Amino acid sequence: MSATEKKVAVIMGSTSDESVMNKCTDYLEWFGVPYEKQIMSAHRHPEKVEQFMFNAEINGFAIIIAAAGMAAHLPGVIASKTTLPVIGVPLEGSALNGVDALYSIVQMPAGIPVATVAIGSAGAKNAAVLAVEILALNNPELKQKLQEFRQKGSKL
Ligand code: RP5
Repeated sequence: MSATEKKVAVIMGSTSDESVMNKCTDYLEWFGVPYEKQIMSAHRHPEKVEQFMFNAEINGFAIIIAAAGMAAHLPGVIASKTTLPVIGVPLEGSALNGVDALYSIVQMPAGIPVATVAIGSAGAKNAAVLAVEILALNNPELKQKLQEFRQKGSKL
């Protein structure tokens, strides 16, 4: 049985983001948090992003993790379409090594926040842990799991 009924959406812009974002889903699995992984780009599949976000709450999602590299507009576009918390993961892979994505994701104008984590692998893992921390506000079982995680050195 999972530790929560609420799902996390883990959305990334490209199949090239998948290997890093598997670290995020590994962490969610360890915490027993249900998630759905989606690959959709804000510029290649804008209608798909729009449709997914239109139905996100009805479909049981409580938190959105959105990862992208380069111009990395995906997390901001997603945040514009929901009042659910959005966690943005900037990814490496460009000539600028993810600093481009970091600056893009972290610089959301006032009113439409994206909680931005570190570039790459550390960010992918921390996005999962932050999502669990948010869900744990109303879930003592998950809070307990977070304490266990800290006791084992805050890594899997
Ligand atoms: C972004 O552009 C993706 O998130 C990816 O990190 C980057 C490059 O994508 P591909 O050209 O490899 O599909 O949209």
